[in-house]
Amino acid sequence: MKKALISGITGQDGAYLAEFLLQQGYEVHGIKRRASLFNTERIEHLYQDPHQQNVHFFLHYGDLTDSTNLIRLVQQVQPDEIYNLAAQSHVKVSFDTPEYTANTDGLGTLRLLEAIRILGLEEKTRYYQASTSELYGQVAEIPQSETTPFYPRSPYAAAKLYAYWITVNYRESYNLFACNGILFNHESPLRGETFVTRKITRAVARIKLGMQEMLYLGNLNALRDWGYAGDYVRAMWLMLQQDTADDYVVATGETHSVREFVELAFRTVGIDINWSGSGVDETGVDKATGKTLVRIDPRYFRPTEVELLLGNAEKIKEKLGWQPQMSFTELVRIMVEADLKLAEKDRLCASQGFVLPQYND
Ligand code: NDP
Ligand code: GDR
Repeated sequence: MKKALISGITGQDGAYLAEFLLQQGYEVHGIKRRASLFNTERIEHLYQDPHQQNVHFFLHYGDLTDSTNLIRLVQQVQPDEIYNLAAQSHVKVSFDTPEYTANTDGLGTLRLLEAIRILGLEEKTRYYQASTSELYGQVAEIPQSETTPFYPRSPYAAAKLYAYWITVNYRESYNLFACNGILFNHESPLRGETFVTRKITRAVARIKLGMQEMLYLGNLNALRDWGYAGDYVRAMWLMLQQDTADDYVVATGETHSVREFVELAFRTVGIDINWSGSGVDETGVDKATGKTLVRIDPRYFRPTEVELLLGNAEKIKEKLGWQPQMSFTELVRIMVEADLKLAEKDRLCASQGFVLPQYND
């Protein structure tokens, strides 16, 4: 039985990857940060009581800022594969916490690679690095492929640039089987609530059920290549099953604006949006009722923005046979439907006197 160690197992991708690897017959070990709440909501369905027999899923306390902890965990687990998904992954937040982001996303990568090397596991342990389309930043060409130059536009992307190159360097210096997956945005019902897609689908559901008045957004013109997280974790695994280590772009090859995402999400619940005004005064209005449902809040603008991302995933299609399965429309639909269910649950709880989450950023 192969063993995988996943950092960031409590995040969106960690949850999908853990489920996928368990289905492939792996023993899965996840690194979980200590938090004042359980923080395991996304992986509850995978949890196995460690006191039982035949357990294939294990959680260990750890943090990418703590080398001694990482060395001990890698030594204890002796993984065949490490998937480094842990990161302060919010681009806007990285402008507020640049040093922490650099420490976790940049140096954290180095710490895991060093753990493999210090323990002499170069021959045994394969390594996946969660690299990102944010590396392209101010794009030099359209679409972006493995050969497109990088130009990071945030502390997050600058930290991930270091992580990308240190992964390449450890492959070249120590013959480590280490791959960068340059993943374009991927979403799902498990997406964090403050990323734009989930923020939109959650608001659409709550507006539809009369639990929220307004959706406040930043840059509606940003264009993203949005795929489905469930498809993308399969690509991560495929990279580590090859004869040689390499770096791959993972993308759908389609790009859509935030504005389009908003329109489609509202249409899914039967609301047609009309746009009026421009710049910070642009609003999204319900065509049927004339009610304003979307406004701009400049608080969500970034000091430097990534305006357009569109991936060219020909290499992974050709070499590894990977293709995305879920369409953009289907992705928006499953996210809205999941958020409608959650909103209904919240409404029921509210009717029984429970306090509802108000935080909405
Ligand atoms: P999430 O933000 O959903 O999950 C991040 C995970 O990292 C969480 O489990 C989080 O723990 C953990 N984490 C954060 N800081 C630390 C730390 N210091 N030590 C240990 N664990 C930590 O991200 P996604 O699942 O969306 O993304 C996975 C990875 O892929 C990230 O590295 C991200 O930067 C990268 N990426 C994501 C893309 C996307 O579109 N989703 C695209 C390209 C790259 P906790 O739950 O406790 O917060
Ligand atoms: P991104 O994702 O920055 O691409 O990083 P996000 O969903 O945060 O932003 C996408 C685009 O939408 C614009 N936007 C808003 N974004 C947020 N979060 N909130 C808003 O209210 C809002 N309004 C407009 C943004 O300006 C941006 O242009 C994600 C993360 O998962 C990274 O970890 C990952 O590396 C990249 O995708 C690929």
